[in-house]
Amino acid sequence: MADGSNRQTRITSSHWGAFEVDVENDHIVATRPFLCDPDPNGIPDILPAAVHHRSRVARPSIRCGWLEQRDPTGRGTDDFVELPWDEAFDIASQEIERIRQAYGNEAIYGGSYGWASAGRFHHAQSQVHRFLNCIGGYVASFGSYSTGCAQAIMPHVFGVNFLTYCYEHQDGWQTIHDNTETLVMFGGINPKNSKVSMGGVTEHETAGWLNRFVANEMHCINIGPQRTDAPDCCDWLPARPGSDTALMLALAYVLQIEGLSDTDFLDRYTVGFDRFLPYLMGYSDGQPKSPDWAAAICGVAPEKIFELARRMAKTRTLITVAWSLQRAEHGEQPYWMSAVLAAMLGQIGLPGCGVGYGYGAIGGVGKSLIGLRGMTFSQGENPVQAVIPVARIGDMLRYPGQTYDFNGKRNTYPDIRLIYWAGGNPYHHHQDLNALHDAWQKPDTIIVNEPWWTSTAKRADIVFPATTPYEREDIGRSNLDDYLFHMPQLIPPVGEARDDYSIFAGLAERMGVAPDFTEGKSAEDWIGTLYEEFRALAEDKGIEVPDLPTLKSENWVRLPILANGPNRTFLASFRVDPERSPLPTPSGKIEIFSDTIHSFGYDDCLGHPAWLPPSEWFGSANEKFPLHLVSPQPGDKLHSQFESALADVAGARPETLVMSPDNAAARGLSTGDLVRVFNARGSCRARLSVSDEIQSGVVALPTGAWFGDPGGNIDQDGNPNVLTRDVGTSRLGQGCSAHTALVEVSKLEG
Ligand SMILES: Nc1nc2c(c(=O)[nH]1)N[C@H]1C(S)=C(S)[C@@H](COP(=O)(O)OP(=O)(O)OC[C@H]3O[C@@H](n4cnc5c(=O)[nH]c(N)nc54)[C@H](O)[C@@H]3O)O[C@H]1N2
Ligand SMILES: Nc1nc2c(c(=O)[nH]1)N[C@H]1C(S)=C(S)[C@@H](COP(=O)(O)OP(=O)(O)OC[C@H]3O[C@@H](n4cnc5c(=O)[nH]c(N)nc54)[C@H](O)[C@@H]3O)O[C@H]1N2
Ligand SMILES: [Mo]
Repeated sequence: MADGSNRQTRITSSHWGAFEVDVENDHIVATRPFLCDPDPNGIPDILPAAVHHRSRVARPSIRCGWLEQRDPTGRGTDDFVELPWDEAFDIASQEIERIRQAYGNEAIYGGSYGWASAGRFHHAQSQVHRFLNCIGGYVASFGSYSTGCAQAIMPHVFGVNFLTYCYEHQDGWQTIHDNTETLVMFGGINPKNSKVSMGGVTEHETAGWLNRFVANEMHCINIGPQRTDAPDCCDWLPARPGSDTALMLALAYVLQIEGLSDTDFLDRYTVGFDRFLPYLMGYSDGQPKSPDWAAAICGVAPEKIFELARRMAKTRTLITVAWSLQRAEHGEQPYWMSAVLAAMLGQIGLPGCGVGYGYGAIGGVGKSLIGLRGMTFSQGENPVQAVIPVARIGDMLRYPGQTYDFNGKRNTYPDIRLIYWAGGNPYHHHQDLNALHDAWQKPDTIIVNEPWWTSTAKRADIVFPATTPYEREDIGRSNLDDYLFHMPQLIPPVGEARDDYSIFAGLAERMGVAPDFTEGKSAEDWIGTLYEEFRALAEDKGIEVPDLPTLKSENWVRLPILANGPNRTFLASFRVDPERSPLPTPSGKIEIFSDTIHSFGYDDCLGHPAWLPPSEWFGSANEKFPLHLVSPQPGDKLHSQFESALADVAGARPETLVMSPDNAAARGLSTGDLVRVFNARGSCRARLSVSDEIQSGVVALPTGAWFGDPGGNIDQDGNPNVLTRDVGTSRLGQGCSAHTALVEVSKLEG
């Protein structure tokens, strides 16, 4: 706390964990790791510079071309004028009302995807959704960029909600440690990604667990394009991106021809193997899915495939699949096929065995906790029925009135006139940003709440300056973490920033819905109400939570919710008695063939998993753009957050592109070179790093740079989404296909 000067130290929480913050003269001056974190990360190091950065939005701002003549075309190039809050509120509320009157609430897009900041009450998406519901609703979005495709396919296979499977039914690290002999990680398990977790992860333990696994003689194999996707202690089996389904099919083929497939398990617990087998063996299409066949696709030698299949059958094996595999065209297939492969091994439902998803993707997966939810600010009811798959926003703007398929339904894209975004940066997260820039000109009006002048804020018509968590009070807690934080207000709002709640309260007042939105409560009142509701829920489960004044004075507590054993409730009981504890699928069993999906008649997602080549990948033999681009999450930050301050660091931008030595030599490139990464959709700059830890033919450029100039100009800081393709994973999932893109790389002179 106080140290004699006016320096104060408090602890706060964030998506990347808890950390100490030093405040002096209303400024954040330093951050330090939280003492209970065994493996803290450096993400908060940039916070003092970022929070007080010149790129903060200081005052409500309106784009000149919109203010003067409602011209949508200057988005991204026009200047802004600053207005007092009252005037900006008047203009925004009148415009929202005009759109509602003229076109109805179906013309308002409020999907507002994005991670915003941690903190239970000031959750930007809950705030914007509640506000829009109070005025009659909005077009919402389904799923996430993280797991949209998996959320569509996996309920057909196991019957449960995919995220519930990831968070509640999979084994915890301890169970894996104690039981698993072979860990086969498609896409790795990367401690870099485990730095973050929605709402926060306090004890970062993924790297520690993997080291313990290997020390315990577990065989851990990372399968994928980058060695760095798992800690050094793990083995690496290089494989081409987008090809995992072929490799999994070949592993299944070996199990089948060598009599290693568990037919008793398949008979008792699955449905449809008999309809999948002709495809696997090639009776139905003339192509056996043999290791020789797969080797040409995935780049893994046939002997290695035989060896791995035998090992998987003879040891207690857990297959894990990174979320990245389904962020690609036909991303449904490796997800479904991994479940089929695990079913053929016959170990599903045994501790430390079977198949799991998203270990390492976020720090919370693998923590075994007694489920304890709560402290969610109610969004109310949305009277508007239209919902789009979240990653289809570009198509929605481009093709109003056009029909499209989605998971068995035929839907129509609404005609959007107004977009309201709070807590996300689509000009970081969406694919094919040059195309989005064109589609973005279509709506009459775009309103954004944002702390910083991000690439999205610059493309809005009305920008309201939002506070960061350090400028307001909140409660920090994640359902996947066992710590609870009071997040004190550390500094006054920067500039004239206001929290999202007060921004929406201001609009609600002008639109006559303040009583619905605020229920007469201040932010502080709401925090008290939500906290007491949470305490009561916890008490029902016998978990003691301190009262709010106590939490405020303690700053944080650890909740006694760590579970000792496995939490695989539903697959374990299904294994014990599949008749009494059926899965919530149509057959009650694991669906290797799905009559439901088959009935949709999709050629890009059949009734059983299959190898469907992506449109852009190694095998498409594209001479102009021969390199497969993967665009993983950035290790040093969360998506595009704090980007403006990070970009100030000398040499930090453009972003680093990783390339193999042979690919670099063929292009006369070496480490440190400034390069142009390009394809027909766009181009960006990058700084080259030549490394033998990436597979030949693949290049990796992390996400996170802000999108620069509109149009075809080269993106300066290296945003990979100028290169990625904006196409759904399939008619079933309609997820984002970020990892399906081909590029070429050349040296940038001067
Ligand atoms: N090529 C490629 N693209 C990808 C991916 C990929 O793998 N490859 N991954 C995708 C995935 S999985 C995701 S989740 C997305 C992530 O994309 P986003 O979640 O959109 O990225 P963020 O940078 O976290 O955006 C959050 C924004 O909220 C703002 N913010 C923070 N706090 C507040 C607040 O209190 N109020 C308001 N109003 N705003 C606030 C931040 O300043 C920031 O601009 O990217 C996707 N895009
Ligand atoms: N530090 C940090 N951590 C984060 C985030 C962040 O912004 N910063 N974002 C968080 C979010 S929102 C999410 S959704 C998760 C995402 O978690 P993931 O989806 O697991 O993470 P990615 O970094 O997109 O991809 C992991 C690796 O998959 C590999 N890969 C790509 N395509 C393929 C493929 O077809 N096959 C195989 N076998 N491997 C492939 C790439 O080499 C890549 O490095 O990460 C979270 N963690
Ligand atoms: Mo994500």
